[in-house]
Amino acid sequence: MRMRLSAEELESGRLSPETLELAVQLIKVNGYVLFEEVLPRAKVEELFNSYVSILDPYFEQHREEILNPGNGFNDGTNHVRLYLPFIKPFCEEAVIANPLVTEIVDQILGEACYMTYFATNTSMPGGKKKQPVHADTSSRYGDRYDANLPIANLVVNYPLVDVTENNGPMEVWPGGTHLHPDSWYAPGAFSKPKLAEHMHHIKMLMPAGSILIRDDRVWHRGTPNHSDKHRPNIALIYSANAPHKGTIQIPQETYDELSTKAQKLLRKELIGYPAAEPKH
Ligand SMILES: O=C(O)CCC(=O)C(=O)O
Repeated sequence: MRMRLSAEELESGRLSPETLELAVQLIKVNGYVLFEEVLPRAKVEELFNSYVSILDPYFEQHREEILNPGNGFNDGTNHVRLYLPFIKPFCEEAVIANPLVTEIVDQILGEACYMTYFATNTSMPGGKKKQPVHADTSSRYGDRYDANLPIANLVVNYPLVDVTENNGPMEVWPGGTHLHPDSWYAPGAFSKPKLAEHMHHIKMLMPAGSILIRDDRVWHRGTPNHSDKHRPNIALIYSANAPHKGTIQIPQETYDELSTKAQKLLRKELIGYPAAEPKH
């Protein structure tokens, strides 16, 4: 279920052909692959501290809206989704265009793919409830298409702390929940939470700096954090080439400094705009 990359792969920042093939096959058949402890600790701490310095004041300012009981999905969970501003250290190549990730993404989604989402999910201390079990996608053709479709989106998570039993690990239903007919991801599909209670699931325990790459259809849910420290996951989405209207604001100078690969991934985003303020 978990993979540790070899010292050589970590050193070179490239996957061996065998690891690449295994990872691609695991995502196809099991819905995800987890590489343990890839980013250096010092980098993860820098990301964590920079993130908390954004999250804490943001949360104070928007506490009412975020904790509003009408905010159904996250009600009582103390989970917050925060879109990140396109600034360092978040927009560094090791995060947005890490070759250990992009080689896999390119194989599955094709080299013309995009990065379409730049955010975080945080289980904040004090949550009381689990999220409903869900997929991160909707159906493409509603209830009119009764076969499984190829993978269109890969979510990439970087946990910024060690994720343990105690601090709100994501729970995942692996093995087949991404392989249903397209209609199963439509609003009228049979209740995922109802079925999920009777199905095998796992807690995604992982050391800080791991990389989790998952088909966005895999069922999962956030759980409450019983520790006194935030449990953030950076969450990026890579999407196959299809009509796409960019939303990520990237200053021109920042874009110009990116690698050719990162520029290609972000070519449809809002280039030449100031980095956006964080937003939930
Ligand atoms: O990071 C997590 O625990 C998952 C959160 C989640 O699935 C969501 O907010 O949609």
